Amino acid sequence: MAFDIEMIKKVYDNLDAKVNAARKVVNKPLTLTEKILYAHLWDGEASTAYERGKSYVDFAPDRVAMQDATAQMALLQFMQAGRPQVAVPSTVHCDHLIQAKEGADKDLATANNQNKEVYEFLSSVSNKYGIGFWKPGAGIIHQVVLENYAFPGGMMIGTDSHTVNAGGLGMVAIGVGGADACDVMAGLAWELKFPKLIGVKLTGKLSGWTSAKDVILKVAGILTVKGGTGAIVEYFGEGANSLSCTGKGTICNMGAEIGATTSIFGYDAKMADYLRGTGRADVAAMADKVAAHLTGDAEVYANPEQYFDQVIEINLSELEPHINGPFTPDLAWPLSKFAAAVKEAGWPAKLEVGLIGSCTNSSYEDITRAASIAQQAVDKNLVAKSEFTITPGSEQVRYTVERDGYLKIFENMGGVVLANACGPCIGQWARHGAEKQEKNSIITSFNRNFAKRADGNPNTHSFVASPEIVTAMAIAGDLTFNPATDTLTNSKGEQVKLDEPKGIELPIKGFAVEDAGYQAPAEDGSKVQVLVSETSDRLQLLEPFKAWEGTDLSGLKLLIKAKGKCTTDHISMAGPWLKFRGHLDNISNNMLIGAINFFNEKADSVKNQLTGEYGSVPATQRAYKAANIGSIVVGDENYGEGSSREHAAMEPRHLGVRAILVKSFARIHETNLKKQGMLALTFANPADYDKIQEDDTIDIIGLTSFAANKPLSIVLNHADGSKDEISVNHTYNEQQIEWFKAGGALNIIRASVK
Ligand code: MIC
Ligand code: SF4
Repeated sequence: MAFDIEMIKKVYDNLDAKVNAARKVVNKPLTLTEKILYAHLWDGEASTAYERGKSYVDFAPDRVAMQDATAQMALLQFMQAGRPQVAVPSTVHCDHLIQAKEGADKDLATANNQNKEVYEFLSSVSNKYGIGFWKPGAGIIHQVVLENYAFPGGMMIGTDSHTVNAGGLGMVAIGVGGADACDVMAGLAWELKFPKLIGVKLTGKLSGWTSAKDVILKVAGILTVKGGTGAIVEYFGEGANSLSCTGKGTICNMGAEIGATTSIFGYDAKMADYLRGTGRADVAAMADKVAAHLTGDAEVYANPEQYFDQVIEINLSELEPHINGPFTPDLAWPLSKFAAAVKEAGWPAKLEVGLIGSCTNSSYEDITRAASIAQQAVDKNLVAKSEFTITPGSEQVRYTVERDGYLKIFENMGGVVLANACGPCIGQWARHGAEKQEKNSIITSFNRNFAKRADGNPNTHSFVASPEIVTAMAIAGDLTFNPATDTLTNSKGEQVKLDEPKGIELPIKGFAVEDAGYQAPAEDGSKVQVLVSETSDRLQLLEPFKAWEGTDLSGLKLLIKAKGKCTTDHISMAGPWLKFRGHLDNISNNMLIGAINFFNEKADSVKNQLTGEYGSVPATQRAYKAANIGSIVVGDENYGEGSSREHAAMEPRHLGVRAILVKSFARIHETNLKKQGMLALTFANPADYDKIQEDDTIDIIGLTSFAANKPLSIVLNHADGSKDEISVNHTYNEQQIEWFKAGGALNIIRASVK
């Protein structure tokens, strides 16, 4: 950790000069986001003001964090960059590959056994290249980062969309694909379009059943899953200062669900408390000295409309608890309206399972608040009607809440404590009976509730709420129960009401842990060997993708015209496929199997234009590849929303898809496509989506003069001999066009090494 302190010190030592330089060029009061961004310019001090939403800017992040399911691909790429050590402090966290089945101990043992090869690979690559390694069981990446590495005013990228969690500790923390992480670890700049700024002013104070989670559930309802695209959300106001640091983390974490680049809060007393409570009093003391630069200017917060592109105001005193869902995280229902919504829509009112925890809601405060509800089940003779699981975010939190007696309370209510890992949140849930695909409801304190995500069952209606609401609902076993107003019948036949939750922000006796699960890298890793067996079905060394052939692309087949929501879970499903995250060819067998074919409304059934027969998407694409024919994928709005997994871009690349043409993209996915040498295109006129026919053969014109800000055109050759020519936009800048030409960004790094 000494390494870190030096790095943080350097950031703070330079902050004054950098913020002042930014002040000169921007020439008006600065938001916090601008201060941090301008303080992390690759070229040093600011010499020009950037245009929000327009200018591409090179940044120098301070840290990189990777989780096991994405680290494999990131590090397979990094290994080809030819560097002896990572250029910035980096860590790997083993959290996504642990399946939840019987409870923490057994599940962890099974995971260690089943994923041995992958864990050994990650541990040895980390050891070799100077990367800190957090073993399976140590906890979920974002919680571990918050507890150990995040610091106010810093900038971090991470290969997971919920990297944004660290905004709760005042950091600009952004989710990226593995190729971006690879660049930064290789000592290169990291490029981002200078974001737009959304200000969220929080007034009042939370009380009763309402918690920090409800702030983001409400914001998701206002902005929807794409409303934050291209923007950083900055929270401020007296309400912001009253939220615990981990509560701020929850808000920033789930900000990934509105497509925001990241979210952030300014440094305050709650953050200082959290830093001290997690053994970093030295960081707090350093931050205190530069505190003025770790929050937005007073003028900005006094007149936010003048400085932000959009302003939202939420009064915490009036905010109701919210429940969002099903199937999308932005369908927001205030608790008082939820029961009616359930009845009207005909969603299953019987609640099967309540799940609390995950990277976003497993703080000491969350656990103690939920436990205060669980304890009442026992005290008031209530028997929980639903199954109930608890996923602690880190071993430090788990150990501490166990020591303080909280896990016992959940167990007394019938709860099962799962491993400190993603588990059910990422479909790593061996849920009993899910294969029957029965219509049912679950409620979680996680982030995402896309179809099939938790248990693979498309008929599971998944709702998102705070841990305390989830706990109350699990006791009632009924989604139409409103804990704030309704009573329940206990085992003695009495009507009882649940009291409001009560929590403790930070453990009174302090955090404790026996083995946090950290492995420091070797001082000199040059002798460490990294082995990848040629016969492995879990890991595969990468072959460079082919460079562009130098011509327009013609004769491409339409692989699929996807209809409606097409998230990264639809493009490259997680759950059972997670085991292939280090093996590009094997994981490519899940390509787009969740996407709905516009022409027959079915998943994983597309027409093979060579045979006229319908087959699975990956098999059809493999047939085109074998015949040396390129293809194109067409999609709807916000294509690629959700995860940072670059597999969603690498699989089509590997199988020979040449372009993805959609109405709009989610940010991380668009960049991932560019990095891998794909064409990411958008309809200039979204209605042209309707012109795409099932038997189209497609040409992409204009590539020989491919240039920034210059649309390309696409010719649709229809089966009846008619044609349509449409204009398509792109957001490639000069450098990204070079990635396309080279066949992927990594080919450029490779060439620079040799
Ligand atoms: C998720 O929440 O979807 C994940 C799993 O954490 C992903 C990363 C992945 O696909 O490995 C994310 O959000 O980026
Ligand atoms: Fe893991 Fe879920 Fe958090 Fe993603 S959102 S990091 S899967 S706990």
